[in-house]
Amino acid sequence: MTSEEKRELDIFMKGLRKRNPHETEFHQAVREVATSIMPWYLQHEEYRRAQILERITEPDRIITFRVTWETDSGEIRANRAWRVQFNHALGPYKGGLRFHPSVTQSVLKFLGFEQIFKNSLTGLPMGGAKGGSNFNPKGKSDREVMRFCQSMMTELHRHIGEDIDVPAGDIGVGGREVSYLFGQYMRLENRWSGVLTGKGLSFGGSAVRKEATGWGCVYFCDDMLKHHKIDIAGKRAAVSGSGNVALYAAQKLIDKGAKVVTLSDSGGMIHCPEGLTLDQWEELRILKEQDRGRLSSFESSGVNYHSGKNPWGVPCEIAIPCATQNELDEDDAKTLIANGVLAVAEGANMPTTAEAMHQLEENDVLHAPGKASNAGGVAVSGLEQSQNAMRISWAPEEVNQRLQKIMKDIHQRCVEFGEMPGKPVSYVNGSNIAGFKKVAEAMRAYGAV
Ligand code: NDP
Ligand code: 2IT
Repeated sequence: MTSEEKRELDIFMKGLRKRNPHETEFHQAVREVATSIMPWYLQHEEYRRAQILERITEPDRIITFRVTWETDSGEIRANRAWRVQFNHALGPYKGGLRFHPSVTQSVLKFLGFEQIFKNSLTGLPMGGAKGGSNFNPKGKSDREVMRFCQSMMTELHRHIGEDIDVPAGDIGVGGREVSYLFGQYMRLENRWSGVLTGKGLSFGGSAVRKEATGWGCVYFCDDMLKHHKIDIAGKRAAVSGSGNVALYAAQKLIDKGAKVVTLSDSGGMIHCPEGLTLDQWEELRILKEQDRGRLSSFESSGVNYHSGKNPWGVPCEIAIPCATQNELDEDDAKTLIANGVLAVAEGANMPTTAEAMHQLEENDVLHAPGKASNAGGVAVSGLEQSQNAMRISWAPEEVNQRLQKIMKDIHQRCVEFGEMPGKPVSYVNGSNIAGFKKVAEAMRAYGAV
């Protein structure tokens, strides 16, 4: 970065921090994008004059509301919920809902901001949004989750619609929650519409949506490795998380001949030095998806549980963080590098801290940022919207083929904008620049709105 670019970045970030005090996750996500695009931005006076960077970092609107619900024992609870409608230059707002006690406005703003560029990269007509609540679904009964979802939709339904804003799942929101939310939407609006994605297959959901983020992440990782002449087969892959994204990333890794040596949850990790078998994977899937169990209760030959540990100390060639933001820090990156890691492909959103990213870059580790490598989930959501609009449903093979093609195209765009002479491709720069340019062009074309 030249000194002028650095100065402009510092001035911009100072203003952003002042306008959005204490929102550290949001600052982090913006700084990463602004760092990548600053050279291009400074060369394009027309975009600067249109104040695209200032405008794109200010959400169109944030809806904040209270969600009151009743526990099974009749106690009243109140949570806070948000929908951050960030930018709809490219299509209706689109992005998941997260239920987790760590949810704050800052977290949802970082997620909504990243979603703009991720959705742009998919090539599908989708704007960027995110929402959620600090509601903790852990330990709640199905009926409590249902009452929470119904109460949340009682407010949310006013702000969404198939051509306005189409929410989906994220941490703590899967098929069960989407179904409760969708049922309540129809009750309130008295009509069926593809207003949420991730629906059940019998009521408008798309084949392969559940698998899409994890599978897409491995498709991207494979493309990235192939581009750098590395074979994924036989490589050890450390995966973090054991939710929707982690499970299906692990399944596809096994399918491609890689050895899945770890999975984790917030309590600890399982280590399987020889790699999980497909049978063990299926047992895990049932434990997590059907029984909502913890990894600590998983017992199988060749698998050890380590309480309180994350996967990054386990030697591997590929790291696939699929849990949450900032789960891989500078020390973790140093350990991975010392153990010979070749590639990090993010299934989660912003799992790598800024310092860890710096370490990966300095040490020429291939690094696929979430907005590129986890875009398969929202891409198949986009395909679900198309199928709903056409009143048809595609076979799993068709959706899977489209998913693979979209991931390949995203990889190609990252290479186009992130190639660096004598160095591995910068997927961080490539995805930020390619994602940003398309939205910026649309915003400039619309004039000052
Ligand atoms: P799930 O709720 O299905 O699973 C989340 C997993 O991450 C669980 O294993 C959970 O462990 C772990 N986890 C969550 N928060 C923390 C935390 N603070 N510390 C440690 N572990 C944590 O969510 P998803 O799999 O859907 O989402 C995982 C990541 O992927 C998120 O970053 C999400 O934004 C991203 N993503 C999801 C997409 C999707 O389609 N679902 C699409 C693109 C990105 P525990 O059960 O112990 O909490
Ligand atoms: O982060 C993400 O891309 C998601 N949680 C999926 C969003 C979606 O609309 O499917």
